[in-house]
Amino acid sequence: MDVGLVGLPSCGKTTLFNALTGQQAAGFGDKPHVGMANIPDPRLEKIAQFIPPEKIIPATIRLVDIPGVPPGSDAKKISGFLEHVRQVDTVCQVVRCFDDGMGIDVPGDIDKMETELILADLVVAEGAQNKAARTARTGDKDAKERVAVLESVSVLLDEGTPIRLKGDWSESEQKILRSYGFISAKPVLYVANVAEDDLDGKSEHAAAVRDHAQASGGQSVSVCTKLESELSELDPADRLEMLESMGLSEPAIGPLARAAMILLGLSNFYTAGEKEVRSWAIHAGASAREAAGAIHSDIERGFIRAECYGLDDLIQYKTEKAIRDAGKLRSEGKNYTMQDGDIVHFLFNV
Ligand SMILES: Nc1nc2c(ncn2[C@@H]2O[C@H](COP(=O)(O)OP(=O)(O)OP(=O)(O)O)[C@@H](O)[C@H]2O)c(=O)[nH]1
Ligand SMILES: [Mg+2]
Repeated sequence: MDVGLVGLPSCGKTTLFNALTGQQAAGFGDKPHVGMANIPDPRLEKIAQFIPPEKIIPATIRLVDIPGVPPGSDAKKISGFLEHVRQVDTVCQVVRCFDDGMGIDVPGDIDKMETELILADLVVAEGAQNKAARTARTGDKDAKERVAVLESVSVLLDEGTPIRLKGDWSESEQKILRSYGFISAKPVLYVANVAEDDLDGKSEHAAAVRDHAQASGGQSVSVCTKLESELSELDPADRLEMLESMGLSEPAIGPLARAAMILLGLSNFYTAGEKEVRSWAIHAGASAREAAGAIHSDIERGFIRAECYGLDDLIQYKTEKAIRDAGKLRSEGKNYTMQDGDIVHFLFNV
């Protein structure tokens, strides 16, 4: 799962990036930062209590921190900066809800950012349209479909409407949109970067971010990135203590990752053994065979069956052997729809 951080200059993207990845990237400069963040998952610890592994491996998010471009920069330049966002699955828009002397303007900031993304998409759409039109004139059927998609995209963008707000793209149209990396077509997670005295996001500014997210089909979370980056520099015991003293139950990566998973329609399954207990993210509704493919294409190709059980079974019976003896180990075929939280052994043959 790839998440691109965007937002106006100095809204706190790099501060958030550092907090989530544990890196210490410089807040300025014009190069994007790339880093991985572990998705905390209490189920992993629970599984490991019963099946003690050498390693616990959480699922990860890949974060790309894109430097903000001052509004009014020319579209080509913005487009260059945003080239990196074209490759991510989800856009995370950081919105400044703390006051550092410049005042706070949530609707204005969101609108400015959105306009930049729309302009960047427009540049891509216009370039692509000419090219696709030339190919379409040779009778190429795919190019004809691309031209049609690009035409409706241009109409939306000209009106200032993000592509994602037109909800009824067909599967093949969505594929075309992805192939061009249209940023305004991607789902958006809004992060209200709140002040230190508004950790639970009670302010009107945080509420304005939530309302906007809701109205535009996105997700939102409130994070005080400054505090989070301080937290991330502490060792785990001190971190817990500081979290508690602030009245927070977990670091921001928890709610942030959950919101991103909802946006992308992802769920988790687990593999557990002496070597490692590991969490995997797949599309909700994925088949057992597809889940196998998330681990390795060989396991997908040689799929025989999946032996599954749930965390509840493990808590009740304590060992996999006891689960099997109690007849609770399910043997599932390749078309089985994976359930969130399944613990799985794949049997395969290559
Ligand atoms: N008071 C306060 N300051 C913050 C907060 N979050 C970030 N800042 C400060 O805002 C400044 C800019 O933060 P950055 O994280 O570098 O901003 P950015 O979005 O990466 O900016 P660009 O890379 O220039 O686009 C830094 O001095 C941060 O310390 C916050 O929650 N409260
Ligand atoms: Mg930055």
